[in-house]
Amino acid sequence: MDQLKRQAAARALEEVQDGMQLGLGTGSTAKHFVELLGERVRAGLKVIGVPTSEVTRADAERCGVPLTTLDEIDRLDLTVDGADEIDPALNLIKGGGGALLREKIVAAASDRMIVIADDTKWVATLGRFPLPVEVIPFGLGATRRAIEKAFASCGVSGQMAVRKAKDGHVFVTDGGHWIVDAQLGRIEDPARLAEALSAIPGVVEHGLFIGLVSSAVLAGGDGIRVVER
Ligand code: ABF
Repeated sequence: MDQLKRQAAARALEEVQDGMQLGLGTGSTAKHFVELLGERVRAGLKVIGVPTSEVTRADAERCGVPLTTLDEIDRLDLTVDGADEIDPALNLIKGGGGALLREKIVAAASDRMIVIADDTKWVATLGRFPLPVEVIPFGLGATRRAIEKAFASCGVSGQMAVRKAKDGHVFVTDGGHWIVDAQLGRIEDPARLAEALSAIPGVVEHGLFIGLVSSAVLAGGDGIRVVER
């Protein structure tokens, strides 16, 4: 599996050109991309990156990839990131790694986004993977009720749980927020659900990435498949 992730990362690296400003994703697949990019940088490639998490920042620094912020630069040429699920419209569920907020800010600031994954992430309908919703801890009861209403208005329902870290404490995002994971099963209209969740005041962001991806690089036993939007 790790080999497939690295192959997908290597294929995305072919799209990187000298002088590009890059969004650097989070997760085990995106980490391969950062490592391979680091090799190219050490061989003379000139790029600059914006990391989507503190973990990726540390990885990029270790690999020698120069970094900047979206305060210093306006736009990114390309973001390369992983996903938890990818559907045929190239809509995604992201956030299993907890970095969805910065990932979405970076993706939205990019001219192109390539999602890289092993082909087990490809699904006909989003929703088998629990949908992460990043929330403000204040007023969480009210926010959860509003989320349930949003789900009902979009014809979905399912158990919600505040994400815990490995040590048993509540998982806290890089932005200082919490994540509620919702087991929805099938999301027939992800765009509508995305809109409904975004309208809730206590929701900081959610893991539905709608219309942000330009292409998907999927690595499987049969080789690499590139799907363009
Ligand atoms: C990030 O890492 C997330 O949005 C997604 O949750 C996860 C995918 O991880 P991996 O590449 O390790 O499967 O891209």
